[in-house]
Amino acid sequence: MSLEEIRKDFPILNEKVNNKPLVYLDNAATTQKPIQVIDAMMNYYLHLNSNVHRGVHTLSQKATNEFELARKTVQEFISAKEQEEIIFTRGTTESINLVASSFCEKFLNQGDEIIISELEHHSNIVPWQLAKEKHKFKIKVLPFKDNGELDLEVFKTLLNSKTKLVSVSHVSNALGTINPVKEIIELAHKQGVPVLIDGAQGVPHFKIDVQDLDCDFYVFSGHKMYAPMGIGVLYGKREYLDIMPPYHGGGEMIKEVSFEGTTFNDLPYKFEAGTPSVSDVLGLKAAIDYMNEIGFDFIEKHEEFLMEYTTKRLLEIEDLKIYGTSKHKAGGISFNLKDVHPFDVGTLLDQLGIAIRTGHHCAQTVMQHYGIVGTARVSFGIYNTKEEIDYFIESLKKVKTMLS
Ligand code: C6P
Repeated sequence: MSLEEIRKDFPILNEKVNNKPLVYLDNAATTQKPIQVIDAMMNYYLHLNSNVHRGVHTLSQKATNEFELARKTVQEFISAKEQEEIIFTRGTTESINLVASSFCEKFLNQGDEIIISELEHHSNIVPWQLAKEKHKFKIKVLPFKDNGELDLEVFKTLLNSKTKLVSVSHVSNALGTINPVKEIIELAHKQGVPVLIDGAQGVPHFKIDVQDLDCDFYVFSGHKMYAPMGIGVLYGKREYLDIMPPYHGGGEMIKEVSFEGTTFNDLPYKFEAGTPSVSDVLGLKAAIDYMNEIGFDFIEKHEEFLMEYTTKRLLEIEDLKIYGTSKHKAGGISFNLKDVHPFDVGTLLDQLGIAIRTGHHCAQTVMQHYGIVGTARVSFGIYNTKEEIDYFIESLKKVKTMLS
C-alpha cells in the first residue's frame, strides 16, 4: 500500500482546521481511525448488535464468534501463547490498575518492593501508589539519564530479594526513548521477578512478540493504534492470571453465584466483568487487520524516516532544545523554544492547522527531571508525510519569529 492510498483510508485527514488542511501530529495522544475500523463498528450496530456469551439466539452467537475471533487476532498480533491470556480492558490505564489491584492483593506485603522508572506515564505510577497505601510495600524509582535513557547499572542495584515486580514503559510518551525492556526483563527474571511492560507507545510502532520478550504482563490501548477509544488489552502469562484474584465483580466473571459464596469463571472471563464494549473490540480487530495489511516493515521504516527527518529539521532552528536524545527513539519528539511557553507554540501552530500536544504529557516526573513545566511534542502515525513535516517546520519558524 502506498502512503497516498493509506491517507485515503483516513477520512478525517481531509478536514480543514482554521481554514488550513489538517496536519495531525498528535498521534501519541490518539491516532486517527481508518474507514475500515469505522465500518467494522458500524457494521456491528447495523447487523449484529446483541450481547455476547449470553444468548442462544443467532445474533448473539454471531456477535460472540466475532468477539472471540477478535481475541484470537490480538493473540496472534502480539504472539501470545494462548487466547485466554488476552483480557479486554478499557485501555492501558485500566490494564495497569487491574494488575496493580489484583497482583498486589496476591503477592505484595509489608516490606516488599516494586520498581518503576522515572519516565513513566502517570498511569504507571499512580495505580502503584494506590496499591502501596493498602499493602504497605515500597516503590523504588529507576532514574533516567539526561539523554532520556534508563540506567541499567542502577537497575541492577535496585533489584533485590524484596523486589516483587518491575513495571516500565516500552517507549516513553514524553521523550520517545525506546527502553531496553528485553535486558530489563532478563535481569529481573534472573532474580525471579516478573515484569509488566506498558506498551501504550510501543504497539503502534513496531512488532511486539510477548513470548520473545518473555514479559509477564504487556498492556496497551487500542486508540493509539488506529482502533477506537475505550478498548485496550492486558496480556498476562497464564501462570499469574490463573492465581490472581478477580478485579471487578459482576456478570460474566462468575461460574456460580449464591448468597453463601461465588465461584469465579475461567480465563479470560474472570477479568471481564459486565457487558463488554463489543463494537470497540471489533474495531480493534479491524485496526489490527489494517496494520497487518500495511505491514510492520513499512510502518517501522516510514516512522523511522519521519523521526530522523523531523529531528534533523528541528535542529536547524536556533534556540530549540530537544528533550530525549537517545539513539533509540520512536513515536515522537519533545522540544522547547528558548524562553517560549510550549502552550503558545501549540496554540499558534493550531492556527495554521497543525495539531501537536503541549504540556507535561501526563509525565510530570519527566518534566521535574529537567526542571521545566512542559514541552511541545510532535508524534507520528503511518499517514504522516515529509511534506507535512516541512510545513510544520516552516510554521514553527514563523511561530518563533512571532514570539521572539
Ligand atoms: N498517553 C499521551 O498523549 P490510556 O489513556 O489508558 O489510553 O493510556 C495511558 C498511557 C499509558 N502509558 C503511556 C506510555 C501513555 O503514553 C499513555 C497515554 C497519551 O502521551 C495521553 S496522556
